[in-house]
Amino acid sequence: MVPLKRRRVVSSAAVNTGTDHSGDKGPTSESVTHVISENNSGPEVRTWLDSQGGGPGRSPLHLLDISWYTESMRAGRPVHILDRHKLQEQQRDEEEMAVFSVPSYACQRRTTLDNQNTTLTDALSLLAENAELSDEDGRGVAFRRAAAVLKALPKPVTDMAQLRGLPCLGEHSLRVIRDILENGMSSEVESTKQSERYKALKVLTGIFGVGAKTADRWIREGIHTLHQLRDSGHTLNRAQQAGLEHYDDLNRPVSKADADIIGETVGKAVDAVLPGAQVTLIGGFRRGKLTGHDVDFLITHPEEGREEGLMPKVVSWLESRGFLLYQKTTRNSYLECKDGPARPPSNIDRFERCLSIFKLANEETGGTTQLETLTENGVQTYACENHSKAKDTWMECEDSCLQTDPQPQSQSCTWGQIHSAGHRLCTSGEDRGVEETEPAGHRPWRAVRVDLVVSPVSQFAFALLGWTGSKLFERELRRWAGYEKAMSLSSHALYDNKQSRYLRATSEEEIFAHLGLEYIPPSERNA
Ligand code: 8GT
Ligand code: MN
Repeated sequence: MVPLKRRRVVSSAAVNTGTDHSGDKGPTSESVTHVISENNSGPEVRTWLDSQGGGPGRSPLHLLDISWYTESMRAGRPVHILDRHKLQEQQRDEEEMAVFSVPSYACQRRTTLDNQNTTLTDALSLLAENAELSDEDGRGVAFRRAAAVLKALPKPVTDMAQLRGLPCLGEHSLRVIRDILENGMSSEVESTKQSERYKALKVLTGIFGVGAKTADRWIREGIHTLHQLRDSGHTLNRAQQAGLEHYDDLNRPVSKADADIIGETVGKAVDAVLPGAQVTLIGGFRRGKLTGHDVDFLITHPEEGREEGLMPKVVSWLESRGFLLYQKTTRNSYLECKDGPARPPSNIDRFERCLSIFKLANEETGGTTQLETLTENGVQTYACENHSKAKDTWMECEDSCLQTDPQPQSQSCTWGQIHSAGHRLCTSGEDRGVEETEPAGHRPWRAVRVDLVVSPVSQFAFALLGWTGSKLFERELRRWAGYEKAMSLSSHALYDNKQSRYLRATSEEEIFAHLGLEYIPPSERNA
């Protein structure tokens, strides 16, 4: 025991034996491994140690709170040092471990897909999701913001001290992080995962067309599973029926290669009904994600006004060729007022938009392949050659299935190993009546959610920015615009409330500049 002011510091040597207390050995001795203090701050102890000649030159010491000592005494051995046992040492932390600093809005940060803290961010994202599904959006956003801060860190967090001064980390999030750092898991996250309510919410909102409110109503009626829903006799709307029918497919991730195949088809459809119109892949895939829950496309035409009424034509082109299992199109209802609204009435878009489910044919692998197509009566098989060499060009075959083989093949060859993606688009002209009740492995196609949005070219940059995401990045952009710049940002326009006028932009870069933000490319918007 060494007195320090009115408080006490214990320097404990040879703690393994638990016998050799200090007093006879000064704290500068190399054999002192643990310094224990009661009521002293880290810097105080460090200053005292330095004054005793135990400065930076010596081997590292554990600076611990008395609690570690008493727990070790009780256990009869030195207990494992946990975060709470350590004296907080801001200055030393900064020297010895990474201390991070990030700006507080996600739209000021560069967040790549290279997340160094997935354990922590997965845990916080699960709590965010649970809050959102429970209609507690405020709490949901708080967890999302906390997770986003951790996603932006260049290194894994190993110690709570590294988080000092970081924005958006509330008490609750910090508690979860501490639990994981100290115990390897968060009991709150584990119990949420196991809770019947969370499991039921996941199952039910996994149905396309079912939101948190509907799921909650069903759960209160005792419906927790798809079977119980089927047995309940509830009338489902068209979207929900399609969602239930294609449940497994729609809950499987979509690959980038699949997204590209669908993009080719959307491109063909758009080109056929309005030559010169352009299709851009948006959403997570534009941010560089390798998988997604759906595929999002933005369509425009370089001449303002030419895009009007485009969506119904694209949809009927796709539908007549059997590419769609489901679609619902909504009309554009966005009208810019002459003087501009003080704030666009809501963040919900009013573009012409189509929520759809595409039919994507599976690719068979191997040499000569037996391929199946569904007909009214069931399954029909075709023999097909291997066309593995061709991967670049697309052509439409007689049965409207798309393939990458540049050379026209014989009629029987409309299916085959033709794209690294694993799937091709397939028409479903004759097989609408067939339910997706067969195991996916036995079906020659899968269902994929696809969102199409049409924007006038004057709003294109705003739509592109608004639909590229991530959702949190978008939310933060709007928050930044409102709070920091007195502007209103939507996927249609940017309105300057101080100048009472719209600010035009033809590129995302211009919008960032209007907002006084450094440009962040899509691949760094993965907040
Ligand atoms: P994922 O598909 O892999 O899950 O990920 P994602 O592509 O990032 O998410 P998403 O749910 O497909 O949404 C893509 C982007 O579109 C997100 O930035 C989201 O904020 C945006 N978005 C919608 N719906 C709407 C909407 O009604 N209006 C606007 N402006 N953006 C929307 O999802
Ligand atoms: Mn998406």
